[in-house]
Order: sequence, then C-alpha cells, then structure tokens
Amino acid sequence: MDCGLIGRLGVGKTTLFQALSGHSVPVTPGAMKPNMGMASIPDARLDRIAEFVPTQKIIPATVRVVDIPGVPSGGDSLGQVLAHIRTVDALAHVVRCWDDPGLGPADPAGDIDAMDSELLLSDLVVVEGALGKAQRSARGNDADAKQRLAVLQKADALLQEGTPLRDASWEGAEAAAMKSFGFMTAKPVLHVANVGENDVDGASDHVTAVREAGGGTCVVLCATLESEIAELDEADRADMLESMGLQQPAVGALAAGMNQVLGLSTFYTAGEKEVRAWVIPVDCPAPEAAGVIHSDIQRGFIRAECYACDEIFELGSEKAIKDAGKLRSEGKGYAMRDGDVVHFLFNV
Ligand SMILES: Nc1nc2c(ncn2[C@@H]2O[C@H](COP(=O)(O)OP(=O)(O)OP(=O)(O)O)[C@@H](O)[C@H]2O)c(=O)[nH]1
Ligand SMILES: [Mg+2]
Repeated sequence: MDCGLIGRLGVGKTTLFQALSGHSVPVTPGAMKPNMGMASIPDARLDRIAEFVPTQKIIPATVRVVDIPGVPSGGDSLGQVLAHIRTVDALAHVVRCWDDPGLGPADPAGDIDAMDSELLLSDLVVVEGALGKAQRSARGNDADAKQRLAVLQKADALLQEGTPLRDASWEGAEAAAMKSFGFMTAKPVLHVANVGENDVDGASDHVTAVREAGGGTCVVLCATLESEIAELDEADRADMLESMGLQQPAVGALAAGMNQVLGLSTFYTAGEKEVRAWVIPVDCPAPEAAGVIHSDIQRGFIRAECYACDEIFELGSEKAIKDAGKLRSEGKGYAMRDGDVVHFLFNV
C-alpha cells in the first residue's frame, strides 16, 4: 500500500515526507524524482498496551510513503508528475495554508480546485483514449469486454460532468474493472492543511477553506514543525509537543485520517518478545488478518483468542481479562474489530 504525497509546487510535500519517514532528503524545489520511504504509524494505544504487557520491543505498523514532485500548471513535466501519481494507491493532498513571501498569499480553495481539475482531465483523456478499443472488443460475446466498456462509459459520463470517480459507487465486477484502469480520481484522498507555525490549531480561514473545498477528511499540521519534532529524541519531543499544546505528533493524526479514507483498521499482537500493531481492512475475517502476520498462520488457522485493548486498560492484565471471562475465542468467520488484541492459534 503506497500513499502518495501530492500537491502544487512548494506546498511542503518533501518537508512532510522527511517528518514521516525520518529520511533526510534534499529539499530541492522543482525536483522531478519521487522520494520513497517507510513511515511508522504513531499509535497511543500500542504504547499503552505495552505498559500492561511487559515486552522487549514495541513495533508500530508502517506505511510506504512516496513524495511526488509538485504538479506544475501545464508544461512538459506535467505528464511525468501525473504518471507518478497513477502508481500510488492513496493520495494525501498537501495544501499550502500559510502566506509565503515568495509564493504569495495562500489560496487553498484555488489550489484544490486546480489539482482536482488536473486529475479529472487526465482521467478523461485516459477514458476517451480507451473507449474506441473497448467498443470494438465489446462487439463479440466477451462478457469481460462488455463490462469494461460499461465501466468506461459510466466513467466518461461522470468525468464529463466534473465528478471524481471516487464519488460514484462501483459494485463487484465494476470495481475490479475500475482498478485495472488506475484512474486518479478514483483513489481515496485525504487533504492535509499545511499551516504556518503560528496556526497549529488550524483556526485560520485557510484551514476552513480546505475543509469546505476538500469535502472529506482533513488533517491540520505544520510540516516544518513536524520535521523538527521528528528529529528530537523522545524526552525533548514530549517537551516540545507540550510547549506547542499538541498531544502527539500530527503524523499520528495523518495516519488515522489515512486509515479512515482507506477503510483500514488496526489490531495488535502482544507478547513478551514484541507488542506490535498491524493494519487490515475494516471487518477483515480473522484468518486473513492472521495472513498479514504470516501465510502459515492463515493456512493453519484454528482460532483467535482476543480481547479489546480497552479491556486491558481497564482490567490491567491478560490474566484479569481471562478471570473476568472476557477472553473471547473466535473462529474463522470472525470479523476483526478495531483495537482487538489477538493470539492466533494455528497448526501447520
Ligand atoms: N511556514 C511554513 N513553511 C513551510 C511549511 N512546510 C514547508 N515549508 C517551506 O516551504 C518550502 C518548500 O517546501 P518543500 O517541502 O520543498 O515543498 P514541496 O511541496 O516538496 O515542493 P516541490 O517538490 O518543489 O513541489 C521550504 O522552504 C519549506 O521550508 C510549513 O508548514 N510552514
Ligand atoms: Mg518536493
């Protein structure tokens, strides 16, 4: 699962990438090569579980982040940038919400509109390019070809009226065909309001504009501060967060927002070797969740012993949970719930 940081030129994508990945990369305005790195997902519940289950290591879940070059207004490099955007699974659209001496006053609504139009137009070009061939292929009896044509025609109509493809619903076979086209306006998007250092609580009109224009989920952060926070050791970090009135680094909120737009949830494994967070789709069946850890555990799945992490926060230990009769034994049909702590029993 790759999450792409996208946005107009100079809005703070590379700065945010550094904060997320801990990689120090040159901040070269207008660089055309994407940066890639893994970001650990900060998770207060994970740290809290480790307070109750003594362990050697705490291992957060991770997500791959791709820092994509800024989208220029037209020009030769536009196609290259769009090609990078096409390869990622989800978009974090970074929007400048500070007034910059060089770039001028922030215009979040205008920037969002410009980016959305660019992606929409590009999808439209792909659709119209594919329609002719799809019409010819659909003349025979090939059900797949007919399905692809129907999807392209539906996409064409939506895009013509300016509707991003993620706003329509795509059922079963349609969804599979959609995926194969890699449309950009179909990718889940989270808006990131990148604010100045004097606006970390996001009270400015600029942030309101992002919330309104963005429609969906919006996360407020200051990328320059976040990258400074990321460089500190743990004790200094806590001090700095407190002095800024923040609970946790905003990258935690970013990850939570991403999980929300992507329909993901988190479960935990907790033992003396490690306490670890894992990311799965919402309502994932227990054997598939086990497969995220190792394919053997999925193959030899017997049952999942689990409890909600809130229960250990309340009762204090796994033994107390068991004594209270709250340790559940779940079978193959169990749909994982966000915050479950699980021991998988398996046999291969
Ligand atoms: N005030 C303020 N400045 C920021 C913030 N984030 C980034 N900047 C500054 O904006 C400039 C551009 O930042 P980059 O991270 O290179 O932006 P970018 O989006 O990667 O730029 P391109 O890759 O050229 O599109 C740098 O001078 C940053 O220090 C922020 O949250 N607040
Ligand atoms: Mg950059």
